[in-house]
Amino acid sequence: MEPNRRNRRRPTHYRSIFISDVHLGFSGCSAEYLLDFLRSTTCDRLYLVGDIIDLWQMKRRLYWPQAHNDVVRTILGKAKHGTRIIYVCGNHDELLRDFVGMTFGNLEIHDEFVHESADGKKFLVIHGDQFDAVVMHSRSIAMLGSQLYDWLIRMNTLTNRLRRKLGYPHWSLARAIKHKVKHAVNFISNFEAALAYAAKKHGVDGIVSGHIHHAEISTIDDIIYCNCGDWVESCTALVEREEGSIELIHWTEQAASLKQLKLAAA
Ligand SMILES: [Mn+2]
Repeated sequence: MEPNRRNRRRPTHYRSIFISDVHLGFSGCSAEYLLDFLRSTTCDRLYLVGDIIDLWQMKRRLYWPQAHNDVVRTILGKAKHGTRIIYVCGNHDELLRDFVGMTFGNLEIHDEFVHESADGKKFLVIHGDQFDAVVMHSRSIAMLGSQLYDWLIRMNTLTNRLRRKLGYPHWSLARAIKHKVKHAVNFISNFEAALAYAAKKHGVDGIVSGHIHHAEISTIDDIIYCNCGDWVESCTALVEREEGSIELIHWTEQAASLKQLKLAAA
């Protein structure tokens, strides 16, 4: 990445950035895109909304390439330079839930957190697995789902490597399937409704979550529902501008240095 630095534009500053489902330690993680995003942006507070490190995957197979290390170093570097890092635990990194309430310099660990936007709105920030009945009641079914998903992502990674070589833009197989398969669509809408209901009970204006790898900003029953998406296949982030508006960024579509990105050596 170093030789590209000269060509880089000045980083864009946001009041807050929210990312989730990075899955470091898993071969499907798009760490190069994330690095490019983290180096192209600065923020006062960076929310890591769960499943940042995939400890489930690492238990099965140890995979930790340089790019994954660089992501951790870049995030810690931001903390060192004054960015407040709020790590909200997910299910793939639930071991970190033992550290909830702890603070390490500018990095703090929470199970959930209430974000207040510049225009005074309150958002409950939570990974979302807490609402996933399958994950809560049957670990084995959740693991099976995770393995099928891994297979899908591996197929998608190969497809995209080929597409990039041929000069086609990034395309998400999993995203296409999620939109077309009825059960997936039902699951997503049930998840969104459950989270909006939780936000309402919490007395907040909105909710920011992750978990289902499906980025979104919408209004459900007067609640602003935001989902960060993921950095496995869709490469999305939520950003809050200085005046408080929240936007969804698709980094594969925005990355100026797309062609210069090195392909991950799997
Ligand atoms: Mn999750």
